[in-house]
Amino acid sequence: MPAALRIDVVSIFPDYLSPLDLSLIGKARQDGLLDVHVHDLRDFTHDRHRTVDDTPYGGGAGMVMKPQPWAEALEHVAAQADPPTTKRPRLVVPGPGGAPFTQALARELAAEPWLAFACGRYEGIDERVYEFAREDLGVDVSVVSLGDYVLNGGEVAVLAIVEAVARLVPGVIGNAESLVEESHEDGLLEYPIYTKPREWRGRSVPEVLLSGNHAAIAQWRHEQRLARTAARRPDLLHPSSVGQDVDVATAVSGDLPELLTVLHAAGRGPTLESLRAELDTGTTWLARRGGRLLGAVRVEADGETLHVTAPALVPDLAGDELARHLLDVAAQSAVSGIRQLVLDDPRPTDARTRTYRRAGYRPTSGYWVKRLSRYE
Ligand code: JD8
Repeated sequence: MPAALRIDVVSIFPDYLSPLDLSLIGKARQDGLLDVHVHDLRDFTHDRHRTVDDTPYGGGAGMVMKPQPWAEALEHVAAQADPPTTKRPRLVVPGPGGAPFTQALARELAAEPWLAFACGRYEGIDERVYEFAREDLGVDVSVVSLGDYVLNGGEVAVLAIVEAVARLVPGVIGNAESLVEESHEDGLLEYPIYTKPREWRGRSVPEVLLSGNHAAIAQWRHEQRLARTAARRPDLLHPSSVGQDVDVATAVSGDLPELLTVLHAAGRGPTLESLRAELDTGTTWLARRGGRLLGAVRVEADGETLHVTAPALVPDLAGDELARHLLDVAAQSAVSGIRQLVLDDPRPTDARTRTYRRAGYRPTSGYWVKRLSRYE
């Protein structure tokens, strides 16, 4: 059995984390899939009042959490490495100013062997604690936010993050099948679901779902996901970082001369003839802004595998967000029956490596492979 994912949580309200004793997480702990430890920050104070907060330097409302109790608590957690090694947990600190917590980050954290969570309260934690953790303890620190609203502390966020991460740990969710086409797993919202009775208060179940025609059901469900996502979360179809003004469409022969230029600028060497031939055997997605071609990705199905080319971007484009967006479009184009996406880029830049990882790809025997969760 794989080693349990170790999770340490530090809070001044340890009972707030007691929901982690319940339900699937509770069972996963009993089954040894998760090894969860909750620590009371006040156990790392030494004064009669077990003080963890004080007034803010520079004035202002509220109180700030003192650095010393946090340093001792994090040192205690880091010392739990079994056997004692230089291994360190990845530290996650919820905060309203943190990077958005996403399913992609949940996948990333679920691949870690050891996570630690610091639950802040009051106005937050003295900034030097983050520096101490990174520089003195050598811990990777991620400040993440659950969403654009204000909570009173980090505990609720930790409960949500631990649940989102733990359910991705193999074996925690009984049938991985249910992880299938969940919202946010592949960038689309889920399709409508129905159960008995067939007729209910004058409302019936869509006929296609009663047809037994699995291809038609899969197509209907995919269309429902696209329609819901376009209606409720257009930002998922047009990630904001790429900008609403980027249009993605499939390439036609008229696009090929411009595509050839972009591919050559990206160090690729196809010919116009080869590109024309490829139009018949696969789909090339082009991203344009104001008509200008900014990037492209090509997909070609081969049985249960969708071969994905490394996104090619115009050299003057800052950042790699568009590459991430094109990879999401490629993943969304995977019709049912595709089990994995395989991308061939043996020597990616560090930025591109991060993009592949964030898009759910993992280096596998010289290729980058993304298993579609419905087949994990
Ligand atoms: C950690 C202290 C309260 C926040 C003064 C209210 C996350 N999405 C989110 N919203 N709020 C939090 C969050 C709030 C926290 C702490 C996370 C620690 N507070 C503070 C600043 C304003 N009070 C969060 N994740």
